[in-house]
Amino acid sequence: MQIEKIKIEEHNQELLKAHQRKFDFIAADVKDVDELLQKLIDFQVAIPSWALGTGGTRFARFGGGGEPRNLEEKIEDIGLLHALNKSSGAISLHIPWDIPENASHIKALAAQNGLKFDAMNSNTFQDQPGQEWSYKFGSMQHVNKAVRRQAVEHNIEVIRHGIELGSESLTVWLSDGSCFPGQLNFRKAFQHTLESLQEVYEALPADWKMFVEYKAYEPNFYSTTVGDWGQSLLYANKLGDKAYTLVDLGHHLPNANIEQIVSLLLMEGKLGGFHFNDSKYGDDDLTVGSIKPYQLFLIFNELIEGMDAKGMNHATSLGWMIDASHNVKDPLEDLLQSVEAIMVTYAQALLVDRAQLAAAQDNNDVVTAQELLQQAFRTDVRPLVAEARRRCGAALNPLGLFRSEKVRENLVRQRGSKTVATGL
Ligand SMILES: [Mn+2]
Repeated sequence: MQIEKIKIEEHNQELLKAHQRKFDFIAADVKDVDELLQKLIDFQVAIPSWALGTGGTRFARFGGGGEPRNLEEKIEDIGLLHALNKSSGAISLHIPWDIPENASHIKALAAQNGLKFDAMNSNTFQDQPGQEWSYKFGSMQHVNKAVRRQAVEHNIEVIRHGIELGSESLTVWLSDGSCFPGQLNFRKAFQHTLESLQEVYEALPADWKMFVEYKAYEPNFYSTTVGDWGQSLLYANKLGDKAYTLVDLGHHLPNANIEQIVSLLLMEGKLGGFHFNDSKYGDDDLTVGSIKPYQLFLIFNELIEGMDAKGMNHATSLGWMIDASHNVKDPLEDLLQSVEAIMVTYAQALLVDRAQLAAAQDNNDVVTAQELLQQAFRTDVRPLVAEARRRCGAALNPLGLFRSEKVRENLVRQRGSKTVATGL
């Protein structure tokens, strides 16, 4: 399904007067509002192909109907999101769930929808039908070299698919680890993993990046072989210039100071990509900004501070991706909410007066530092984000238009009520 331009224009026309009033109110207080709006327009968040269907838990999955049945329909769904908000102009694919049968056709379809291919994701955390060796006891860490070889070859195959589609990065997330003390020799597991990653690294094209994603626990519950940012950074440093750490917001132990992690990784030039989601307890994969919006703001504050310190382009220097799963919401509505939360938080962090904050820090003026951060966080920037959308032809209220156009009802009619998208 596509949303016609005229529908977006009509929708915007209806909301324009009220929007203009709110926008003028906040714009009066923003220094160089056009520059800020351009940053918002440029900022694009990649949508993962596995988040377009209902996720579920190990207990149950309650499908919602109209889910994409193949890669073409996944691209159409993200194209629809992008038409509504013009901030989700990229797709992140997962192999083997999304192997393109005809790469040039898939590439053309994505281009028609205004989408680029962001990081490719490999999968050695599941066994696939017909696979020779099992990953039950790990993949790149495995004690058997044949299993490690199979995992390496799979990653190289993912790179090949990515090259055909025009992607420029590979994300490696390993579920490798152990469930019980004594199961694993930590040093051997690390060395095997490093050697396997090195073989994949050798196969990377010159202009590609490799993102090494870490996760504290689950599915392994005693140790994880890429368990935290320190371990990921060790691998990335040993691998070389094209290897970076990827931060997934849900992959830390409780109460970790993620903003500090982000700041130091940027300082080291080793932050490569980002997976947005939110959580209350663990890797909950909830809608971005739904549980801890202030934490997200503090992270964006460090991202901007750290990127500006190095003269990095906010939109293009890092891989920005959502990694979420939807159990009770319409996946597309959830993704619209997530992208909106990211844009709102980015806009708030852009409002922080950096010169005043640096002065407060240098003077040990703790109170002023807090005031400056909270002043930005408590500003309702939604009219700025909406104005950025309006200026590039997107909808003032993407979620409202999604509902009034009855998008889900149309997708159910087209695709059926029992479709199941491949993915988590
Ligand atoms: Mn992730």
